[in-house]
Amino acid sequence: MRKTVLLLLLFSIALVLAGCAGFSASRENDYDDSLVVVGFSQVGSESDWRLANTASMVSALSEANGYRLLFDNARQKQENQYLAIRNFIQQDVNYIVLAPISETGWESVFREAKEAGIPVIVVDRQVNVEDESLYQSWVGSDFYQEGRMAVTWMEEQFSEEDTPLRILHLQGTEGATAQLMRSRALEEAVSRHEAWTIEAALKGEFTEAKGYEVVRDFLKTGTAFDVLYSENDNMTFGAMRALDEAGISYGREGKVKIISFDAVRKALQFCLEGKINLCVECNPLHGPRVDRLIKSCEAGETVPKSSYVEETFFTCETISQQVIDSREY
Ligand code: GYE
Repeated sequence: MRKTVLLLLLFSIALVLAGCAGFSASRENDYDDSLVVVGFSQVGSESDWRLANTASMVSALSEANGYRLLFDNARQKQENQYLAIRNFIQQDVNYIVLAPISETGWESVFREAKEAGIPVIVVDRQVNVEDESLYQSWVGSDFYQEGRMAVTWMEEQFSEEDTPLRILHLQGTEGATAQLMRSRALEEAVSRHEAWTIEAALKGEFTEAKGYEVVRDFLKTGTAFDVLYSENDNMTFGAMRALDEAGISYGREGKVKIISFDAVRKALQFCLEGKINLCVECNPLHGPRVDRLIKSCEAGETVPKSSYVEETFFTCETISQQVIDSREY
């Protein structure tokens, strides 16, 4: 008896030492044993960035690459993500991958996953949980750094300290890291420059339709502004339509300078045409990164708690068709 207990104890210690592999010790589910079963809860399909992200995940977590992927689209509702995660737990998947809508509210479901022995990998936006052992690893963008690239560009363009600069701030989904950090970089810059003001902060939920709607309504107030700081490309496209309808010029030769985040192909094309002044890159190609994390876990290696991806920016002065053609999204 004692011997059995000792053996069990040694086995558990071995599992803990094996890092995340401990979580994935062979499970009893109905799936082909040779495939790693992954439940992926995606935010939605709100933007071109998101579609590129989904495509990257689906192609990396393919059967040919050793996976069985259960995909759930939460349609921008956190409750749907709770449902999806609980569903994955019930189906006894090997890994749960979550692209969280907002940072907060994950403690309970993560604990349920942990109790079921299923490691959670977080991609894209971050989660804010007190107990960090509730998830294995996070990989995504440094959204604050992205915001800093945008404000540095503004500081270079509008370097006359006392010339007023009126900014229209178009914000993404509230509470999403991409919104919080891009907003923080702008708000900090505005508080550093006395002549800079935010005329309004509009909530565009990262979608083209909402971006159009809130900017169209704002333009009816007749408030003038010099810069549109738009936290993603699709909201920018909506805003451009509203500006067109109101007869307000924008871009390189226009009245309003436009800063947009993501740098998806369509935005870069607008940048080349001089309609968007600055595109800050946000890389959606997380599929291969998640694949590597899972493979490391499977090999019993310890994975980094967080990893940032490298990003850059493009201006309408420096972008070229060649650059656009060389990009994957
Ligand atoms: O910028 C936006 C998408 O979280 C980085 O979400 C992502 C953001 C991205 O809807 O287009």
